[in-house]
Amino acid sequence: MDLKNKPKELLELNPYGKVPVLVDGDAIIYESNIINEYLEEKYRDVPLMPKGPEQRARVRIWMDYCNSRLHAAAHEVLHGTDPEKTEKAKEQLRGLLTSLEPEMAGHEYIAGDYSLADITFIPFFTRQQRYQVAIDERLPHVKRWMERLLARTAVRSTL
Ligand SMILES: N[C@@H](CCC(=O)N[C@@H](CS)C(=O)NCC(=O)O)C(=O)O
Repeated sequence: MDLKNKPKELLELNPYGKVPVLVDGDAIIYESNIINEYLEEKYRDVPLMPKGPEQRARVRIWMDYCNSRLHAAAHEVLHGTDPEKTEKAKEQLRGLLTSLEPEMAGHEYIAGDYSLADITFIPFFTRQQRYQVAIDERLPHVKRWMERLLARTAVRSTL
């Protein structure tokens, strides 16, 4: 879809005029985290949320961290027009990734078992080179986590 020249169908489906939008029968769902939760609830044979309320809250905290903080800074790095703000966003991005290091030490996934929390970070990791913030040996646990996620069969099939 050409997002610079949005078809009117997009605005009919999503008043925010953004992708993704999921149309599933009569259901029209937008906002990527809400789409992910909808799919998780609908397809119960693939559980991607823990059972306990506290663990579910942890998953949602990381989903929110990714969407409202990491993606916001990444968006500024890619689309910002003020060099000073762009530099600040790069710093912010480094800080946000560095904060994940202790979270990932000794863990395969960010919130217990593989969950929607991990899945929320995958689009960021697939595009991380564009954001000019290296995820290398200075962020060893985040790097291993990223590699683990990108190596998953379901992820590889989308790349
Ligand atoms: N919070 C939304 C953000 C979606 C979003 O920003 N999508 C971008 C493409 S990745 C878009 O549609 N941009 C067009 C625009 O903002 O006009 C979500 O998570 O679904």
